[in-house]
Amino acid sequence: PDPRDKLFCHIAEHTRRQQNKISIIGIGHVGQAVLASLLFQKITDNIAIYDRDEDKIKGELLDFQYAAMYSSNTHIEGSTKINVIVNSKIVIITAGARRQKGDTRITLVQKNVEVFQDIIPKIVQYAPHAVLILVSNPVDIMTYITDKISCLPPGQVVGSGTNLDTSRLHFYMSHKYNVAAESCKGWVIGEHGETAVIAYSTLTVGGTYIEDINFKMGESCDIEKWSDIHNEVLTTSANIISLKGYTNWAIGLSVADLAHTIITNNKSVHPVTVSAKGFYCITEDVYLSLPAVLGENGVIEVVRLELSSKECELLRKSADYLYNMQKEIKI
Ligand code: 6V0
Repeated sequence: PDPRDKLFCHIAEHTRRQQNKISIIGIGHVGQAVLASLLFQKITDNIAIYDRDEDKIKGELLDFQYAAMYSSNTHIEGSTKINVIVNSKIVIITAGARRQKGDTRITLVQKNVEVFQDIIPKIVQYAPHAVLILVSNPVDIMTYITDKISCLPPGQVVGSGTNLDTSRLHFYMSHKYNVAAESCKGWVIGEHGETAVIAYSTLTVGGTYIEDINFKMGESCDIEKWSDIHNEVLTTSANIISLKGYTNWAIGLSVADLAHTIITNNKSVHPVTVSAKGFYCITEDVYLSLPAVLGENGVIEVVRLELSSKECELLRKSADYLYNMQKEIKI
C-alpha cells in the first residue's frame, strides 16, 4: 500500500487557483527582480517564468523554489516553452536584445521588434485575457509595437513607463522636505527617457501645491533648484548602469506595484505608457506615459491633467521625439 494513504484520507482533487497567475517573460536581471518582488510582497501565489536560455531557467527555478519557502505557499514553474504562461492574468515582458557594440538605438529597437514578432502572438494565444505589462526598452516604443502586433482590446497592453521615474521624483521630494514619500505627490509624464517631463503643476507636499509657494520652479532663478531634481530623476538609470552594469531592483518593485493594482483591481492611478493620440494636441499615434486608472483588464481611464502651456509643449516635444524614432521602425 502507498504510505501516502496512511498519512491522508483522500477526499477531493488538489487544484491551484488560476485567476492570479502572473508570468514573466525573460528572467535576466529585471525578470529576477520582478520575481523576487512578486514573491516577497506576496502579490500572487502562482508564478510562471519563461526564457529561451534553458540553464538560466533551470538555475533560477531551483534557486527561487527554495526562496519561496520564505514567502507564502507560492507555486513557481519555469520553462523554455512559452505554453508555461497558459491562462495568466498578467504577463510581464522583460525579454529583449542587449545593445551590442556598434548598435544604434534604432538597430536595437529593430532587433527587439523581431523578438516581439515571434513571442507576442504566442503570448496572446496562450493567455488571451492577460494584461501585458511591457518593461523592455525603449519601453514606450515596445508598448506601441506590442499593441499593434497583439491586436488586443484597448487598455490591455500597458508599459511600465514613468511609474519608476515618478517614484524617484517622490524620493527626492521626500528628502528635500524631510517628509514621508507617501505624502509627496505629482507625476513624471511623457517618454521613459531623456524627454520625460516633470509636471511641476501637479506636485504637492502634504496637499499643498509647490508651485503656489515657488512661482519660479525649474527656472534658472529658482532658489530651490528644481532643475537639479529634474536632472537627478532623469540621469539616475544611466548612473546606476555605469556603476553596476544594469538596473533591476527599483524597476522590479515598480512593476510589482503595477501588478498588485491590476491583480487586486484596486483602481489606483499610475503613470504608465498608454496611447497618447488626442491628448494635449498630440496628433500622432504615439505611446507615452500619462496617469491612468488601472484595473483587472488594464487601463480603464486616462486622467486629464490640467497642464500648463509650457508642460503641454514639453509633452508634445516628447511625443515628437518618440514619433520620429517610431517612423524608422519596420513592423
Ligand atoms: P538581461 O539580463 O539581458 O535579460 C534579458 C533576458 O531575456 C535574458 O535572460 C534572455 O535570455 C531573455 N531573452 C532575450 N530574448 C528572448 C526571447 N526571444 N525569448 C525568451 N527570452 C529571451 O536584461 P535585463 O533584465 O537587464 O533587461 C531587460 C530589459 O528591460 C531590457 O530591454 C532593459 O533595457 C529593460 N529595462 C527597462 C527598464 C524600464 O524602466 N522600463 C528598466 C531597466 C531595464
